[in-house]
Amino acid sequence: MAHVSITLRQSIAVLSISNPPVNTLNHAVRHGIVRSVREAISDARVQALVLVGAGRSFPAGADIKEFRGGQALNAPVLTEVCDVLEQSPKPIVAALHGTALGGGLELALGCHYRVALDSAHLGLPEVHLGILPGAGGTQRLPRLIGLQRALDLIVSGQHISAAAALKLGLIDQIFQAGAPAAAEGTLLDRAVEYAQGIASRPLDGRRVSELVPRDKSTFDQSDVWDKALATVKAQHRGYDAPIRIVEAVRAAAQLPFKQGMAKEYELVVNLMKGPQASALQHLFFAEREVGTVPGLNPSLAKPVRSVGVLGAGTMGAGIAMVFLNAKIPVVLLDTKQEFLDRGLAGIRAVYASDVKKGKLTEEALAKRLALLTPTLDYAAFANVDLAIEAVFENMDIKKQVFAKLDAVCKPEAILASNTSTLNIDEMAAATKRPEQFIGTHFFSPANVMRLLENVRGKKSSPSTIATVMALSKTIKKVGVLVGNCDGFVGNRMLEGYAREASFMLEEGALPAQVDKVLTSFGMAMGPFQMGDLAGNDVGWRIRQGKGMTNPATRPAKEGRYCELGDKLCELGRFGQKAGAGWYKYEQGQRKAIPDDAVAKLIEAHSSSKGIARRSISDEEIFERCMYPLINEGFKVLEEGIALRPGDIDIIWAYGYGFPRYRGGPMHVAQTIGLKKIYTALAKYSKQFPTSHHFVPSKLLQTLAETNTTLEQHLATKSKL
Ligand code: 3H9
Repeated sequence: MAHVSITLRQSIAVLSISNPPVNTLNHAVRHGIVRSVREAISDARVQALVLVGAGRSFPAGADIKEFRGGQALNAPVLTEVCDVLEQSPKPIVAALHGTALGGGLELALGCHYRVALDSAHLGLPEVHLGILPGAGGTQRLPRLIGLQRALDLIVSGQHISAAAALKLGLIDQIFQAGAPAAAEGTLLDRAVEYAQGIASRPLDGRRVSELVPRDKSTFDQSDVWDKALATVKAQHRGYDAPIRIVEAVRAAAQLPFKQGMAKEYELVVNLMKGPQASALQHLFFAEREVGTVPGLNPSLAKPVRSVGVLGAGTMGAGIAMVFLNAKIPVVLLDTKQEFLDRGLAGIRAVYASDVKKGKLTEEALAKRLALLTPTLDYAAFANVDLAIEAVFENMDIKKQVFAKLDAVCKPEAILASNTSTLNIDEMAAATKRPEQFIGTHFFSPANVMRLLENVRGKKSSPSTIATVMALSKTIKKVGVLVGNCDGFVGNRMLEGYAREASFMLEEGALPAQVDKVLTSFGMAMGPFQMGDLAGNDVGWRIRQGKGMTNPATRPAKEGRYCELGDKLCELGRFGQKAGAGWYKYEQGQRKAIPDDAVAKLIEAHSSSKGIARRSISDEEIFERCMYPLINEGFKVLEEGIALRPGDIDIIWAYGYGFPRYRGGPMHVAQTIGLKKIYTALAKYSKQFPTSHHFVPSKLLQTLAETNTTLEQHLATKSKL
């Protein structure tokens, strides 16, 4: 139960906030703080107050569930609580440990002094939830640390260490934490001592709302704010919260505190009611749910103390780095010394650049590299706990590789494939341990991208699944458990999206038009820019492998097929790496430049197929790309390939550059309306009967016809 307790330590009242796990400031807590502060103020024995969080942390923010969906908060709201603290005639010291974030930090800014354990982290991360600090953060922080620093912190939502906060003047003193178990006690003892030291000092200059930002004069020129807004707009294309943050901080520079607070309130309320806040808050909770698998006992996870990675190409080298970064020893195997050397050179280059940027010390680099054992010999895998294959996307090669791994690895080791499309069960069947077989689909570059699709095979055991899900956290990935099917979740959904993009080229669009529609929606890249970045030859080889590039061997079930991607590759236009793809590139540059040669190729292609080119509207482009993607998401759900709609959204947000402020494709589906999407799919399905990805999913159809939202559907399902 959330509550605030008050205890007296000599002349100091200690107010302890308890609302596990992270002491969020829900209504009961806010009420408790106000009541306890008033009680302490009226107690003649009390000279000063210390405000502290019980357990692991100072409050990590307001309770998101209370304002999710734009609902109004019950009084006292956090702004009032901060005012009560600040107006106290007796000094109040905020004692911070753990994560003092969002409303938690705003609470501390309402106090007269702030002290912290050296292990504490501070920040105003509201921007990641689509809102801004709405309890005085945008007005008090600039007054305390300056407008520029405050702007940087609030726009980025970055967490900073106690040491960095001390440097900024955000806190007054740091205490050494000592052993973690004793940290809370240490903090309290030292904070009480500190409070005794300042108890009799006057409060002049300690109420943050009365201060003037130290760099105010720099910001008095009118064009400074225009520039700040322009920078933020360019950096956060389409995303509202950072822009409103600049407006709120500008109010701190230009208006008295009270009016600045009114501006902050107006801005935060608008954001809270908006679709972007709803999308980002959906992702916040989806991210916390994604690691849990209903019915799976997490304690079945086995420790992974060493890993073998097979294949030292881009993917294999990236995967090796993921484990090295997590301090897990890696054996890296390839078939030829030159391949191994190339992989090692790639690893060294990434780490050298980290050292240059100051992200890694020479000493830490040496330690990481000492954990890496390159080898040409399968026998070196004898003792690894997990062996991950990252070889060429070819089933026969993969089966051979797994047969060898099965023979050399110890019986309890788990075998995993990094395939992005191939059948996990077929590979598992090439081993004698299908229960200890699983897919671990990393995204490129593996050492950067956070997504990890963990693909359960028919026979993957609960212990294998639990091990890989736990390991995902250890290696700082967002692990999503998915089922086995062609392309799993992400690539399967991508298929219809990418195909439609190509079909529209043959019908009349050009790559730049299609890409523009999707990047305007917020995608990091359009499908053709993405193809050029990833390498158009990757998909081409997969299509060749499936016999699709040849009309004689193309499976009839494929339906409509666009040969443009194949024609592009036949010309060697593999993308950025070749200096030419769907676009052209100047040497060493990544900027995609529309190419007349590609336009001519496309036009000639249309005419060779007898397709009369027409003008295609942006709306049609959006619908024909995005709706098949969403439709496939519903199919993936109805087949049980994804556990929850939120899991699909996480996959797209972390693996495919889907704009976080849209919340992922399943969230977008709700926003657009299931009926509208279903009706459009049914229309396109009639218009393009050989494009199978338009055939509406049964689940989508049912929900659309019964006017049921995904949330309502899930609620009824969980009751069954
Ligand atoms: C705000 O303050 C607005 C203000 O400006 C005022 C406006 C008027 N609310 O992440 P974990 C839950 S906005 C509700 O797994 P960790 C979380 O869902 C807020 N619930 O632990 C999970 O529940 P469950 C600004 C929250 O150790 C459990 O706590 N603050 C909240 O990996 C444990 O969380 C933020 O944005 C919340 N605010 O990480 C900070 N926070 O067990 C958001 C956590 O049922 N929080 N929960 O799944 C975080 O960044 C991380 O939770 C934190 C701990 C770093 C604190």
